[in-house]
Amino acid sequence: MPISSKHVLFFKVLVFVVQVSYGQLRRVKHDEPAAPEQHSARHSGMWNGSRVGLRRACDAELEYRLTRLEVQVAEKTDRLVNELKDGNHKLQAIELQEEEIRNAIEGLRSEMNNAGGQVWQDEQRDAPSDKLAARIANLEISIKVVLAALRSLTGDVAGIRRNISAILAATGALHDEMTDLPTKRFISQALLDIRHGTYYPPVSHQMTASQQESCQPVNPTDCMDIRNKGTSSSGIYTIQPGYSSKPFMVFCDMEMNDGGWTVIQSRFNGSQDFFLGWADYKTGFGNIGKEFWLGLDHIYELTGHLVNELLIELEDFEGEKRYAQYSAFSIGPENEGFPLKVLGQYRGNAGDSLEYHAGQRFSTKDMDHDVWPEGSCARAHGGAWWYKSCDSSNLNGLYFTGEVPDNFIYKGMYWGTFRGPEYSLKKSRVLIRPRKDARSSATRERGT
Ligand SMILES: *[C@@H]1O[C@H](CO)[C@@H](O)[C@H](O)[C@H]1NC(C)=O
Ligand SMILES: *[C@@H]1O[C@H](CO)[C@@H](O)[C@H](O)[C@H]1NC(C)=O
Ligand SMILES: *[C@@H]1O[C@H](CO)[C@@H](O)[C@H](O)[C@H]1NC(C)=O
Ligand SMILES: [Ca+2]
Repeated sequence: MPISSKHVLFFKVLVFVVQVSYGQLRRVKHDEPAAPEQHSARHSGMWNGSRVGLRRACDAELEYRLTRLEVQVAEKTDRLVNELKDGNHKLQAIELQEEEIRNAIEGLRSEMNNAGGQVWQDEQRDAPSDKLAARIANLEISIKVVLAALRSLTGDVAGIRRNISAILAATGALHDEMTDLPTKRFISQALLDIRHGTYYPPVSHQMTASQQESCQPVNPTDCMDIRNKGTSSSGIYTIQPGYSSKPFMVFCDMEMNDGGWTVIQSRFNGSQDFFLGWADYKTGFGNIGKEFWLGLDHIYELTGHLVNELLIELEDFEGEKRYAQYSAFSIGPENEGFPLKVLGQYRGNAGDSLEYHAGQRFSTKDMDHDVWPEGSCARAHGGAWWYKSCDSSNLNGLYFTGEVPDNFIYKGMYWGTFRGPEYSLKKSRVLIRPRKDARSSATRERGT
């Protein structure tokens, strides 16, 4: 237990003072000129103070010692009280010290009772020394005052401690409530949305099934949701997946393959730099209407709890279009490295150049999650992908126009089974939409 060394020192001093004072009192008694009766008295354990002159000398000495003791106790009491009032000492130390003080005082009191008793005996036998007795009583009172002060101080300390925990509990609750308050930015965005007629109140995750029914409509959860509500034109929409804390904008493709696709990556002319770091790939970058990456956080919000289909559209500089479609696609959260968790059955005409990456974590030039121990695939291949060691596709790679120079093989925006790693494609789009069977099971899951 940590104890304030200052206080321990003080107690040692106090105990020492007490011991020395009484030791000296005793020595005064015992160092009388060595008369035979004195010795016998010492052996019998009693002090024969019948010789008045000797006793007077002794009284003077006792008085002097008492004065010193009184001064010391007063000084130390003031200091103790001040230090305790500072309140910058460990509570446990104070409590322990109160115990120590009490013991020291008990010892002092019993010694005093002995001395006092002898003085009283003396006084009954001889000239009474009321003054001395009164001072011993006073000393006892001042010690009682120290004790009382200590008790009230430790009482205060306990009260302060209770108040501190009450305050902590209160601020904790306040903090919890604050996280539920909408931010200023969210409110201004909502006001803008209302003005533009696109506002949908956010979904609360804590809502019960019945609340959910009565609070419809809310933000659409994805492009498929928008399509199912009757919108059939491609464009930019605001969505909020069930597990997203706030709405965001996406590009919806409503024509391709029955529509309802949310575009998570789009490249067609190289105007947007894609050789970026983790923070950009996490939150997304680019222009939703042009070239962009939606962001791994949003992709996780869309696919982490609801299995999606994945569609990859590719085009080379000769205008040849190919696609690769996967029956299931889902990525994990950031603390797992946004892994390509689920990749379903392939079909299409571009060939399967993603299967190799299934299960891998996402890597960027500044975040190496690949399984190539000696190097960074993202840096070596100029992209950001679910690299293994390293890739059979690299759709976030560098933008070239077709055939790449020898030293840029694997570094372009390539798809291994379409034009190969030495050819950088013209266009790439990556799209997702919930599987037809996924939503009902997800709704059931959320309702429970
Ligand atoms: C104290 O001393 C006197 C002689 O000075 C002696 O007569 C007496 O018995 C002593 N008393 C005790 C209690 O020893
Ligand atoms: C603790 O707070 C109460 C009011 O909440 C106050 O009355 C009391 O004096 C406080 N105790 C201490 C030791 O500060
Ligand atoms: C790429 O396309 C966008 C949108 O059509 C256009 O604004 C931009 O100038 C183009 N950039 C290049 C480098 O061709
Ligand atoms: Ca590596």
